[in-house]
Amino acid sequence: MKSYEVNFDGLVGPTHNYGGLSYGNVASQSNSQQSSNPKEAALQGLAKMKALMEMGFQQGVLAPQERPDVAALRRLGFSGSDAQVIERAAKDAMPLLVASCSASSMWVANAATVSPSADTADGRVHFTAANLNCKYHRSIEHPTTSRVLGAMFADQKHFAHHAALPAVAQFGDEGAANHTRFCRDYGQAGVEFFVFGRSAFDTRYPAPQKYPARQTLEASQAVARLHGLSEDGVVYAQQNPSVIDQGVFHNDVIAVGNGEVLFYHEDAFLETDKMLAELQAKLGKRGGNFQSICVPRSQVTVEDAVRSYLFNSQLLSRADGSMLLIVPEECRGNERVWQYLQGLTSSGGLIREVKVFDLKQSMQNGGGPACLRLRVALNQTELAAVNPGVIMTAPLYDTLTQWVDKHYRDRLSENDLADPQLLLECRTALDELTQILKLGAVYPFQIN
Ligand code: SUG
Repeated sequence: MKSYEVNFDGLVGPTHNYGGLSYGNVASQSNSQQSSNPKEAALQGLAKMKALMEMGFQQGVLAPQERPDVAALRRLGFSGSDAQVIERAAKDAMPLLVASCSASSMWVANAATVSPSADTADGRVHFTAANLNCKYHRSIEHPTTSRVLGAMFADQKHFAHHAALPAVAQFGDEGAANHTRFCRDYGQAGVEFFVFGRSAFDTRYPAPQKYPARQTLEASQAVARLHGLSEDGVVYAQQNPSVIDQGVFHNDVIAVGNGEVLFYHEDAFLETDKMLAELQAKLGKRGGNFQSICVPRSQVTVEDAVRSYLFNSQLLSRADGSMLLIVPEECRGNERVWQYLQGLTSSGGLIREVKVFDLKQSMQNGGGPACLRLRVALNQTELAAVNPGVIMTAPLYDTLTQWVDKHYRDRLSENDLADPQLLLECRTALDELTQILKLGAVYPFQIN
């Protein structure tokens, strides 16, 4: 049976703004307080989805969340009508209002970890929503993420959903941003590669000194257990703490993998040779031929990688077996990175083509092409069981661009977040969206 990697891209929500909320994420910090353009952000994301669909890739869409999150503000003690909750938070605790307005759910690589049915003990596709508990504004995403994923992948015969791990730093889990799957074919058993930043319980593992390591080994192990992965099909590796301290807050900022290939920076991991040997041996037992492409620091520094998001690219398999790399415009703007990419595609290796996308609105918060998508490997039967409302088509693209044009503002600054009208605009837009995507009631304002 034919199998596919389906990319579900996060639709940017109407409150996209630069809140400076992510310590350790250089772009988020350096663009704090700039005014944003939510309309442009959403259209840039939709243009990428459309382009991939037109290239023949399977493409889906994942809905944004209800923001401002009034319920989250109520849990923090703000009371009164919804408008009063927002007004009081704006007056007494602006940073909490900003956090409750973040459109960060757009970076759906952090929504969940997904294991395809070929890897799991019960032969179903497993999802564990990420608790994202390193940052308050992201820790409030998972309940809605679970409802949205449940509405997209509803058929329990094929899909199993796990609640987010316990919400403590020891089980810090950032989802697919620290998870890659290698395989010979999407439908065959593969090797799932979990990359962690620190261990919560074992002091032998080093930790970064400056910025937080968001993902723990224990969280990755728990996800592998929940999904029923076999030991033969799992490899754990530690991210180099020194790159975390240089702004590599997720592994997908310094490495990307697909099929049998890992594309990574020389400084990305600890004990790289051991890790590569384990990947080779385990994939070999599953009939695959593991290959790696190491980008040397002499050609591209870690700083170049963080600024350009070279590795936050989408590595896609084409019908002829070659690969295509989807990179952000910032790669073209960095001379060393661009030169490296020219050399890479002309060398006759596996990666033959680079396509550049303008995702500046998301990039300015530290979210590149790979952050914006959640990969779900599905066979034909499973794909047919997905809610068809979320599969991208030319008519859906047109409907969504019209929906964005109708509901989104083209400028948002911190003061605008305090406008109670924004809440009404967002709820009206999202109510319509759940009908467009046929999701049913998934948002707190629709349920409570
Ligand atoms: O968690 N930025 C996100 C970016 C996530 C990128 N995802 C992956 N690498 N997969 C984060 O740091 C910034 C929001 C703000 O500052 O307004 C933010 O949340």
